[in-house]
Amino acid sequence: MIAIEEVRKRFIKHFDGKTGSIYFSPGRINLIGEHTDYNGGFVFPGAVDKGVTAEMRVNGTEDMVMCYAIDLKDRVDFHLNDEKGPRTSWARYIFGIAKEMQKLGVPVKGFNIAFSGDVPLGAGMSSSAAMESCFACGLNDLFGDNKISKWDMVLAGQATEHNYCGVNCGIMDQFASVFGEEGKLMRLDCYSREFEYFPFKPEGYKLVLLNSCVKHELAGSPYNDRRNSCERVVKAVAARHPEAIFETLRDCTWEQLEEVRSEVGEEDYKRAHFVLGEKDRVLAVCEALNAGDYETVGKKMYETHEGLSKEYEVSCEELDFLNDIAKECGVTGSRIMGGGFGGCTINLVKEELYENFIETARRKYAEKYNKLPKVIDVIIGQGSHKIC
Ligand code: GAF
Repeated sequence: MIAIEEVRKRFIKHFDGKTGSIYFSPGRINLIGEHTDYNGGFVFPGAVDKGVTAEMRVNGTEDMVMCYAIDLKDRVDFHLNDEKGPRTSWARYIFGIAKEMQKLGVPVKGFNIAFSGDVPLGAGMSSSAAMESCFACGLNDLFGDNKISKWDMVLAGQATEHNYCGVNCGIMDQFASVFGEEGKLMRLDCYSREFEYFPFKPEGYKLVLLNSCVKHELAGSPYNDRRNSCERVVKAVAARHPEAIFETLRDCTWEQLEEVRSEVGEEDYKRAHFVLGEKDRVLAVCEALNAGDYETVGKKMYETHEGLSKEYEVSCEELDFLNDIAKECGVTGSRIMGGGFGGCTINLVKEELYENFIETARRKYAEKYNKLPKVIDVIIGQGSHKIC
């Protein structure tokens, strides 16, 4: 978490010298369950100790929002009632969440905000969800008497992505950021929204991220195409089975997928094939975790990587390379984490193999790509909250 004194100093300097309230929301990791959230499947995320810290204060105007992005040293002001909102991409998160909170009945008026973050950008750790949930938490406190539920804040964050940022994402990232608890992962059923906390302390293992430093960008990326593929398959299955309701791939069986294979084409088929497998893998991992069987957890992580790379096609050369090094070094489990197209691998590694793995990955990656992967040790932290 960034030093709150730094945020306060900037808030005072860039606005009218007064202080406000400070809020924090984290980024996330995801142990397994990728691209399943918008398919009604399961995910297994946890909040991290890195996120977005914002100081916010009501400024007494009807609709003027004054914003300062501390890390970018960039100032943007806009009117809430200006339908189009600001063009600057980071400011659209503030505009979007304010509009979505208004839709929920929160009487958001003018406010000042300065914020900073330490979730690496484009690493697949959900820096954008951290912003959305941090701003939602602040607006709920400043204007909403904290009456908006956690789930509504999650959905407001997701709607911000859909309506203002061009990413048709699922609910995993915002959910993890809002509901996270220290030391616990969460298994969420994205269809029923039921979830369970799983204390996560694998004895003798470490969870570590390796950031390929290939920046992923979901807006305008093939992320939305993947979602469209899945939806086309659901439609095809539904057309063959008018007797039942098919809302997402969650409702489809392996047999039904085979029935529509030639109709939907090989590409859509492969995407859906990955999703059905991933749904089963999350459940298998939960069972294995309960039994303390980390070998199975790791095996499933490798299977996910394979599927994300070959079937869902959201990997890149660098991530595949890091995954191969993990295998060579005897790492228990390794895979792409998050949306893909760059970002991090998540690795479950035995403590005694950790140093050799990190050293080998750094050396080999640098030899091949002339840059170092960034090592991020995972600490499972607390979800959105007010600091002071
Ligand atoms: C991104 C999205 F925002 C999530 O909703 C999820 O689909 C993820 O990619 C892939 O599992 O982080």
